[in-house]
Amino acid sequence: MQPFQEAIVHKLREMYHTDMKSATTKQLYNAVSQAAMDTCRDTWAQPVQGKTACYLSAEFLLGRLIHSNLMNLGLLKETEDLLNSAGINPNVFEDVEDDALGNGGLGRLAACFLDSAATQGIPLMGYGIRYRYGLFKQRFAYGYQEEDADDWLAWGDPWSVRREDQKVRVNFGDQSVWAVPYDMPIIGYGGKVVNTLRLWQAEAIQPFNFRLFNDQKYQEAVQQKNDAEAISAVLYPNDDTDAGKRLRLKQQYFFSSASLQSIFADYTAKCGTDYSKFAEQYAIQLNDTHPTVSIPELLRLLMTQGHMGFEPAFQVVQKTFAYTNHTIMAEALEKWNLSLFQSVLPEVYPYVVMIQNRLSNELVKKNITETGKYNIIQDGMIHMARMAIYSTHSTNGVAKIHTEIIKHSALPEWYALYPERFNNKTNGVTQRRWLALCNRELADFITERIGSGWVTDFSQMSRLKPYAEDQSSRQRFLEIKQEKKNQLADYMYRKDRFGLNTSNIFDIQVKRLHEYKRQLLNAFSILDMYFGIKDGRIQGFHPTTFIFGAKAAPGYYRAKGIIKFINEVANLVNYDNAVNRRMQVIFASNYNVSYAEKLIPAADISEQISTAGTEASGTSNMKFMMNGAVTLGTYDGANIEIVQNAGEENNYIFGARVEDLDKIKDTYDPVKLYEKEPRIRRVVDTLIDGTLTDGGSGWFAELYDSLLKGASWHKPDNYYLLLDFLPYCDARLQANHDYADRQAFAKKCLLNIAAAGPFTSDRTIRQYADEIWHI
Ligand code: BZD
Repeated sequence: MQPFQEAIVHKLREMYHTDMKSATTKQLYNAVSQAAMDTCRDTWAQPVQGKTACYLSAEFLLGRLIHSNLMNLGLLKETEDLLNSAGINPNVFEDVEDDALGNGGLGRLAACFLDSAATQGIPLMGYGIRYRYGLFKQRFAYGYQEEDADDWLAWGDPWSVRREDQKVRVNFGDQSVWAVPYDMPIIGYGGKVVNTLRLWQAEAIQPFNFRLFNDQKYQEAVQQKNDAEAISAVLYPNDDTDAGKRLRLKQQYFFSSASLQSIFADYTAKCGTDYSKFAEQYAIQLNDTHPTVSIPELLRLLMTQGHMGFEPAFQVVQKTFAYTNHTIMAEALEKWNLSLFQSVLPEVYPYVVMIQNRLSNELVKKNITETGKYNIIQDGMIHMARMAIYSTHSTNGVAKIHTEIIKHSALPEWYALYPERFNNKTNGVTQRRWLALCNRELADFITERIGSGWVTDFSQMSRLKPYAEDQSSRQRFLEIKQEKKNQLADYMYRKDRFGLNTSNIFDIQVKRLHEYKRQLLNAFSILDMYFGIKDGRIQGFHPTTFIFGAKAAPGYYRAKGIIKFINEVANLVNYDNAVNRRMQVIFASNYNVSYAEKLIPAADISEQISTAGTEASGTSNMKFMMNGAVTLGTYDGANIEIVQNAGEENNYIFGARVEDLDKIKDTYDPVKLYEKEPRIRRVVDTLIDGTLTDGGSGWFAELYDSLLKGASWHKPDNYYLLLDFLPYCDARLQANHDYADRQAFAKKCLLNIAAAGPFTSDRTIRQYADEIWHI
């Protein structure tokens, strides 16, 4: 036995008095994880030399850690051999729940960045919240989304270390709590660098009041404990809409204050009490505006504990912080009600006022009299994005088009004032999780042809390009794609009791459910194909399986209506014997990181169909690309950079562009399109003509109205579904037609894989380190 294998056996005996043969999955999981933790403890304890970057994020969507950590430590094979020799299926850990401390792209991006930084030896520390419950688990009942709590701790938490000694106190207007850090090792590939993700848990200062208990006031005796724990109890399930809740502001200040206090103490221990050089030791990146209250918090620490004056303290703050914007949608930009902010954070508010005053002085100096769109404090609200832009030295968007939109249409007044602050950092994803681990077959294929250097140097992927011309490589690629479809079919049967037809094209749209992402357009187009096949209008259709995966925010009823609609379309199609040998439609339940790891490698077609100008970047588009799917998408977000690099001829781009929409936005009339085009009318009418039923909820009629009548807060068909409908259907049928030439299609796929080099988060994080943090 190898030493690591012996360590696992030893852990089982020590922790559970058991052995390989009798251990439960949970015992095995904890023993293997603990044994792996032991192997990296010494490396982890090494102090960081030089400047450290701190990534503050309300979300870290890590996904299951056991396989990625074992892979990065080079212990995956040994572990699997041990399991095999004990007669245990090496897939046992697939039953371990995937942690879900994030909503979607923003949280997953943070996780990719941690992996990439550790792999490249960049000292990057993550700071966030240790939510007791992550994003809800999704079930379908009669096609409706139902939510259950995500009790991720039920499996134990072997990858965290509680650091009681490092706890700090966080004060609110009405409450004071402990923030207790749980540290997780972030193991770089090769195991030579181990960074830290520090997640804070809220706990009561006085968890139990003995006097109240004696007075038989049992509820009151544990009131403080309950109130404290509420702060880190649950992840807010809203993405891209601002909920503006008191508890949410508490969460934001809770982890911001705890992180800043901790960083401040580290600086003091390292450099003493001269805080003027703080920004030489720490760079702090704000992942969206959620941690922006860190800005007045650092100001407060520098001025009260560091005894600095306002202006020098502000200079330090500005040099230290940088801000990343992830959305331009107005409803997502965070604003806090002034009196709410004052009552929750009375000790912080004065520093916000000082920042506002400095801004006011600067605007006067620059002769700007129209201050309404600049003011941080305006009309009884505190505007967090304004505070973030004004108080930092860098504001970045997450794809080229997104950064251009920020500069020229979302925040042009700020760009005019500080053009040098604005910069682009196109997103990326880690090829370790999203290729090496989730598609080992394709990873081997690549390594056999270009060596294994791509695992840490993704620019080498371009060396695959010649193999797109090689018939036997294309054949092998097709075999691998087939194998991944078969694996997905097994998985989906286990999870959703649905039988995939694995000889079909797999056409997949997975991402959060949002109107702007246009899952409804996808569903309409499926209905159009369904009618077209039945009517004989569509001939020679290659059988296709259409797969969806998406969670809707629990209070976002329109999104929930779209889920119900897609499930009804699925029923219509799947039970119709006249078409169900040519089409299948399935909505995967509880889409999460682990499901993504099965779905993405099996895809032929990657659906990226957001309205031009709405998706900041997208990141699943990159994951699909590196797994050899072609993009069927709009000119939006990182799709643009993807097809520029991989060739438009190897992808399917359709629909209105930002410039087109700018021209028509005041005159666009979806009712005209509806009246003119029978195919549009037919699919839209399924919402109201009884073809499909919403079970009396009224949700389908509401969707119908949203397209043709609008609502008080938006115009009809706000996201131009009807405008892009026919071009989308055409592009889809073109891809379907092209697929028939399997060799030619495989060539497109291989050229996409070979062009994926720039879309690694290794490149992205290197750019943050070089151009923003100067590390
Ligand atoms: O961030 C997403 C964008 O929509 C994507 O286009 C982009 O690729 C990724 C990464 O940059 N935004 C989110 O995922 N946003 C959230 O999840 C979120 C969460 C809470 C509050 C607001 C937004």
